[in-house]
Order: sequence, then C-alpha cells, then structure tokens
Amino acid sequence: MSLRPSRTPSVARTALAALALVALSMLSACGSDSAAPVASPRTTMPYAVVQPASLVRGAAVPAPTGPTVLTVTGKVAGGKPVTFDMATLEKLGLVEYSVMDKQAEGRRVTFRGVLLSDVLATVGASSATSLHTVALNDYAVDIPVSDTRTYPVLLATTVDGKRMSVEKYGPVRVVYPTDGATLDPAVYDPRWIWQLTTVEVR
Ligand SMILES: Nc1nc2c(c(=O)[nH]1)N[C@H]1C(S)=C(S)[C@@H](COP(=O)(O)O)O[C@H]1N2
Ligand SMILES: [Mo]
Repeated sequence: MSLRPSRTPSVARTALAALALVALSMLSACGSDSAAPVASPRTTMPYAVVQPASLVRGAAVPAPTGPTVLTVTGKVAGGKPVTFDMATLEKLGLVEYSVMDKQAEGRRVTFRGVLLSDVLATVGASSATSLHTVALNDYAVDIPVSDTRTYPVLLATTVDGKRMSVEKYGPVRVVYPTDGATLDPAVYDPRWIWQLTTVEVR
C-alpha cells in the first residue's frame, strides 16, 4: 500500500465529498435508533461528555467500598437493591452542562455528574415508568422515566468542580437542563431533588 498522499483531482474530490454527505444523511435518517446508546436522552440540549463510562453496561455493579451515596430499589434486574459509592457511580460516565442554579448558588453553574438514563440502564430498569426519588431529609418526588429520555437529567456529583456536602445540597443532586428547554417551573422545579439518597424504580 502506498503511503503517498492522495492526488485525487479536486472535481472528483468534490463529487466524493457530496457522495459522502448523502451517505451520511441516509445513515442518520435510518440508523439513528440502532446507533444511539440505549436510553440516551433525545434532546437538543447540549451537554459535554467529560469522562466516558468505565463500568461496562450489563456487568454487575461492584459492592461499595466507600460510603453509599445512592441506592436503587424496586423494579431492577435481579430484584435486589443496587448500592453505589461515589467512585462506582461516577464510573457510569460523567457529563456536564451549565444551568441556572436557583436553589443553592443563585447563579449559573456547571454541574457534572451521571446521566439518570445511564443509571437506569446499568441497573436494568428498562421496564420502568416512574421513579420515586427520596432525599436525606425525607422529601420525595416522582420523576417520570420519560424525562430521562427527553432530557439529559443529571445526578450531579460536583458543582463547578467541587463536591457538594449535605449542607450544599449534596452529595448527589438531580439537575434538569432548565436553560436549554422550556420546562414549566411548577412541574419541574420540584423534581430538582437535592440530597438524593434513594431511587425506587416503579
Ligand atoms: N431534598 C429536597 N429537595 C427538594 C426540596 C426539598 O424540600 N428537599 N424541595 C423541592 C421543591 S418543592 C422545589 S420547588 C425545588 C426548589 O426548592 P426551593 O424553591 O425551596 O429552593 O427543590 C425541590 N427539591
Ligand atoms: Mo416547590
């Protein structure tokens, strides 16, 4: 095989580029469902992947070696509650986006954390319709699973690069992309549950 640079004439190159574009648009038109990761959010809200998953989906979630920060109960694969320490939770992959934080900071911040859709996929909660989420202070709110497919709902583990203490609404906090979508505050603000401790899959 020759290592010389291609000397394709520019006309041919333009035609090739056009062909490639057509092929690409056909691919995205008919292949988007099979190409997209399971339960990934369908949204125009941009978010950045800052660390890809290092826990293979479908593999057993290792038992916590540090403090448990999240317990997922209810309709999960195997039927037994799945517990996560912070290190394991963050192995599901980290994404981030900036959003106005009305509750805690009162300004625009960057939340980084795990997509709730990735948590559901990891515990095998594919048949779920609703999530009964409970906080350390016993506040509870139901989140429709459809939200996790429509929006990049985050289980945030840091704000502006810092861990969140319990006093600072942590260590795990649900975040919605309120800025990137027109989400009715009356409906969605109560779903911004802070000090999240348990997700019961229903
Ligand atoms: N842990 C916890 N999260 C919570 C709440 C709460 O009491 N405890 N209140 C919810 C409600 S009802 C709303 S509207 C938003 C914003 O609460 P705030 O307006 O009192 O700051 O946070 C939600 N998250
Ligand atoms: Mo509220």
